[in-house]
Amino acid sequence: MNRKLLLLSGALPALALTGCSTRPADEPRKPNIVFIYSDDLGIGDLSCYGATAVQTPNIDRLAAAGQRFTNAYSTSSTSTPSRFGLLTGMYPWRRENTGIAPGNSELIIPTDCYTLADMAHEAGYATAAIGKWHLGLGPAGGTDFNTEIRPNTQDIGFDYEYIIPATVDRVPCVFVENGRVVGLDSADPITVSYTEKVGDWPTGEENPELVRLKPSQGHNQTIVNGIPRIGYMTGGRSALWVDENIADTIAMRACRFIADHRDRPFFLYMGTQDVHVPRVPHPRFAGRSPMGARGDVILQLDWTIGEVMRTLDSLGLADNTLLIFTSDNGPVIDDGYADRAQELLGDHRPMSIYRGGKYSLYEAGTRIPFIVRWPEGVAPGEQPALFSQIDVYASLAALLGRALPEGAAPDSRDRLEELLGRSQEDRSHVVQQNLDNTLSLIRDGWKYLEPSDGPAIEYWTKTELGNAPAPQLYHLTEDPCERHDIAARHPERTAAMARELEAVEAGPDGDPRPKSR
Ligand code: NG6
Ligand code: CA
Repeated sequence: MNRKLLLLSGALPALALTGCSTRPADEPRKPNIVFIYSDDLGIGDLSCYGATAVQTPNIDRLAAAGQRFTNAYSTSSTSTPSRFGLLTGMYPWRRENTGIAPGNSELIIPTDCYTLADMAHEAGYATAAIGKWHLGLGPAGGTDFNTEIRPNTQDIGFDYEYIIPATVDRVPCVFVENGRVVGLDSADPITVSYTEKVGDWPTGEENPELVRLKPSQGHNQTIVNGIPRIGYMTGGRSALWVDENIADTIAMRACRFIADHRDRPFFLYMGTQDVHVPRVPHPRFAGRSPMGARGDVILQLDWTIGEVMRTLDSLGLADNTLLIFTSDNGPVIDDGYADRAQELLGDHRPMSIYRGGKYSLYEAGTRIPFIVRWPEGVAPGEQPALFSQIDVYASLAALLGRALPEGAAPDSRDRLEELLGRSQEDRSHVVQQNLDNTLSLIRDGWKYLEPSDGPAIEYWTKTELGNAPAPQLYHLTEDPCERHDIAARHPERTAAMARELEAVEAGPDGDPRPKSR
């Protein structure tokens, strides 16, 4: 059964009464907020989290000046649901159609949902979504990329957008700015399909000799810039991105937004395409790491973060900007292109010590790097508290002094003290989600994985998904690598945690969740 968002539009007029788009002169300055989602970055991929084969000096500098979280989680082990959870404050598994979105998906967040961006906007912030989006655009039935695409992010709280509709391995390979494909020539309209070939552009399947980056799995549909993608497209030649320049474009747009809004508070939601596949670094990063393309795009990502930091510094904004840097899900090594990531990995451990990876219910699926820097409000240090990205929304609302409308961000809790490193209290529990919508619950150093008839292994990447017909229990504190399933030895704890997970699933209003992916 599907479940409607609780965010009734009727609740919004009430909010207008408390709305304050301008700040009285004597009120303390509210910080700017920059939230940066990297893509598929592992907790072991950064030198500030222990990597030695690759150096990330800019992100390290960020971590040294802020709080470096060691027990922080995304809600989900893939991109679309984690982003949905972050922006809505609702667990994605409560709604159907929140799995990995195709490039022509409709906007997945309902326009009557009061999002994190709505909250910031109502607080008087200039809001922007820049970079990877992957939450769909346009109406149900699919996106028409040749007209003004509505609804877009501007219908869910963002004043400005400059986005990649889905991922860099999915068509259409274009940027969208405020509902319009950037650089589109109306004489060469774009057609996109995820079900059948459209137009006559070659595909990886038909013309494998034309590709410059071979797929290892899937990724054999339309070839754009010599790279075979997921999905079919034709048209829009003048609008196609150049893969090597995507990081520059995102960094430049983000820095420009910051500079343009230096005189008022802003909320920038920024998604890098790095380090998702296809990993195609700019020539200035190509070959710079010992690990091939995957290492090179980690360096490129570090450069991007450095650009944002440099811009904040140069405008005198760094001290009063709360900058959060994290990842949408755990790492994957071979994610569908033969880019030699596995062969060149050496001793580097993107998953750190953890089991699984992207797609998985095991720790490496959702335990992500998470860094918070705000020189005026956050003392440097390490944050060991159990923390979930689901709480970013309510915590930032608390920071901005905003009461949320009835039903908004139903799963998000105010953990501002922990976000700012002023308390190290654990969240009472954390819920994780794998590719198959199987859930697990962490509490008091224990982890319960619900039984599932889903596959044990992800077919393409061979990642252990954590699905098993019997419940699993791990003592995370003693066994962070999840080697010893001790559910049979602890039937009472297992049953108690199963009940607790059921109570979370029942949700604020007791509705059950849909069971589909
Ligand atoms: C998978 C893709 C993978 C990636 C993922 C989504 C294949 C074989 N694999 O289906 O390459 O695109 O979807 O990643 O096609 S995410 O980080 O955006 O969720
Ligand atoms: Ca991702």
